[in-house]
Amino acid sequence: MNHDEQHNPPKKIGRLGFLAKGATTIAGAALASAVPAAAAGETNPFAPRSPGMDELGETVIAHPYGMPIKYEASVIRRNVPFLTATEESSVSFTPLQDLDGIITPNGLCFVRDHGGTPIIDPAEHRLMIDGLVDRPLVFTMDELKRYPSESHIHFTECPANGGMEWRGAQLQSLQFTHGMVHCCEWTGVKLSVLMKEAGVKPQAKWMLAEGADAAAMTRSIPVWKALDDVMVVWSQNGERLRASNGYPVRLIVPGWQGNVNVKWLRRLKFGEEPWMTREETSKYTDLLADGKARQFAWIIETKSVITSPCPENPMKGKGFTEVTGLAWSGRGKITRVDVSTDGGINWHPAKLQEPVLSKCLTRFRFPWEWHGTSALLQSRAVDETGYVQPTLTQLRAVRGTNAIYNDNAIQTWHVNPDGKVDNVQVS
Ligand SMILES: Nc1nc2c(c(=O)[nH]1)N[C@H]1C(S)=C(S)[C@@H](COP(=O)(O)O)O[C@H]1N2
Ligand SMILES: [Mo]
Repeated sequence: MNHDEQHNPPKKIGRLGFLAKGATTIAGAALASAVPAAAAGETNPFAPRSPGMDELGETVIAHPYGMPIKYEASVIRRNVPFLTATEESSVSFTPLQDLDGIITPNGLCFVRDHGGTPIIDPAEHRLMIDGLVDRPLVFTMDELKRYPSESHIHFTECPANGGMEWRGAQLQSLQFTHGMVHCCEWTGVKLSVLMKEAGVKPQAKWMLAEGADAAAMTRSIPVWKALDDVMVVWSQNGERLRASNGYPVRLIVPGWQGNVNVKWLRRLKFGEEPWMTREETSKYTDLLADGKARQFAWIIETKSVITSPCPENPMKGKGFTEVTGLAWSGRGKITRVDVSTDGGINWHPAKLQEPVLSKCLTRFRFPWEWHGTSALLQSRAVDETGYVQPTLTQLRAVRGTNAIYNDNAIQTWHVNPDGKVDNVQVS
């Protein structure tokens, strides 16, 4: 293409020109700037010849494991240093503001470690099943992988997600208010298969799961849940688990609090009573207003949040705006999400993106015409049991404000006339 061609608009605009005009009407100012560019090139009326067309590209051989392009360098996990005492016992948050769909890429999955990430040689690792069983067993990883495997997509949420918000809006960030959740396709063996192999005795009502990390994380799980849908997994989104998410093997307890999904799983012990470990007594319990503690509240209740707009994704201009977000329930499928733009006075049904799976993140979308005025955006999810996501006021009425865990309240984003989006609370 010569210099003149770049500056002389093609005579016929044709179909693409028509589309550009149509798009301009729908999307307003944002797309209007695309029209002059339509005049610039011949092969693609929207863009001048791309620099990448003039020389050979990079070889893939130089990057045997693919990494995101440099322009996406800000799409990373982040932590809040003041939240935890040390970096080994810490939490990093999923950048929900930058993700589409429902699957969390492995490198962006939030990580909650109580004693750092152990680096475990799979050849050395063993999983033991003992206690009230007919046949105590010890599995190598190779032995485990010989069992029939299954893959299921589930979310995992730390019950401390949103825990900083109980006493008021704290953090101007979706990543920090909601980023302790990820959703992966997990592959492994159903725990019920291994329990049958070991012959769990009828009097066994509880199972202790123990991790092979410096925290030796231990949690008691009722046998009915263990038999239901719990998995012993070695793969995450098609590849082996990341070290920080439990390599070489972890427990996935669908719909239940992240904490019971024990990573680096080394032992499953069966018994008659729960073990009352640190993580189910002093931690991961809810201190109520009357001083009593609510214990073994395992299920993640129905929750949702708008991921765009949000503090990290301010408004891009007046006119059409796609409001989108995620909803999830530890009890099953999401059946409905409503969106409000006036702080919960009026509600409008959002569209749910397929697939809508049980105990899995569900993507919702709501088309919105923004007039450049102040708005209070909220989403409210309902699951297949009929449970409706509560307001923070409703939650505080039953739990008080001592709580840290299990904040599944409706989130409010305040859209300012200048397009900035703030984390606020409405009563
Ligand atoms: N062994 C072990 N398992 C563990 C933890 C841990 O520190 N050690 N943290 C738990 C907590 S509190 C959560 S929320 C989930 C987080 O899983 P992820 O780090 O894969 O996101 O792992 C759980 N399993
Ligand atoms: Mo957690």
